Amino acid sequence: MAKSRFEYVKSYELPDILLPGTYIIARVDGRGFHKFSDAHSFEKPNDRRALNLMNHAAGCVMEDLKDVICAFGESDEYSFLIRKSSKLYNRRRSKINSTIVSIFTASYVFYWPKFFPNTPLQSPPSFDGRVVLYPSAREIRDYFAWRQADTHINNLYNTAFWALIQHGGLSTTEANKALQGTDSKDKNEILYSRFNINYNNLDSIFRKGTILVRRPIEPPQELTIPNESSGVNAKPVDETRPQVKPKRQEQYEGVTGELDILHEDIIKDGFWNARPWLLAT
Ligand code: DGT
Ligand code: MG
Ligand code: MG
Ligand code: MG
Ligand code: MG
Repeated sequence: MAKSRFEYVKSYELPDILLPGTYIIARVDGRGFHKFSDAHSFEKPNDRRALNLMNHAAGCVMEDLKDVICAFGESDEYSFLIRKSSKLYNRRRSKINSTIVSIFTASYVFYWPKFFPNTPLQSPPSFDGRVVLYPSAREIRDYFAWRQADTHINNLYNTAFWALIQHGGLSTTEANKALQGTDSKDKNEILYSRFNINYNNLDSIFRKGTILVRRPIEPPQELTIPNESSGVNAKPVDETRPQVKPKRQEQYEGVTGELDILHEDIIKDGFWNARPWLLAT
């Protein structure tokens, strides 16, 4: 077909290819969720329905985009790690960024009534998105450690803040003032001595955020791998895989069970050592 004389405008679309062989992090964050959470009466300091909906929307992203190998969520944000060898959309930055934000936002809206059956949406929620490249596994681990440390700092503050208001009868101004200059030891102490709350016993979803991890792709059936006990007794791979039904499948219909949903420490070595496939490719 002959090109129209308008076709030249296409040449203004410049390539925005991401550097090959580098880890890609895409983070979405709710726009104006301070207001949005108030308008929908989110429980303070943490609304479990809201967190579950965020987790579900993130699961939808991972369901659609198989190169997203794991994700971490807290509050109104989610971070997605894309494998460094990924060829997703030829690594076009804006295509990747906009697709993730769009799947996430659409899923958040679509599944809202399932998580908030008695709370109609008052306004269309929206999310911003950004894509950042990281050169090595070190920065990826530090990235997730940064987000989880943030979860802890915010949650400890918010837990103490709302305890002072809800159980201590303080105004928001007074609670703010009471926490000024306190370190985490002080906040733990306030919670324990004044409200008999042991911070470490709070649900880990609030303290640690949520990690979604893709299980390793199953190798061909005929392959065997050595057992830990002995190489002679090597079992077929499928028998060595955990037989437990993944929690995700139990909790949320519609998203297949190849994702694990965790609320554990992502800062120390343990998490990463147990899942070498997350950073390998
Ligand atoms: P932004 O991101 O610059 O458009 O502005 P915001 O307002 O989204 O601020 P951000 O992202 O720094 O902070 C997230 C807000 O969302 C924060 O004000 C508290 C609110 N939020 C998130 N999760 C919950 C929750 O579970 N319960 C309540 N009550 N509020 C929450
Ligand atoms: Mg923000
Ligand atoms: Mg936000
Ligand atoms: Mg945020
Ligand atoms: Mg098109």
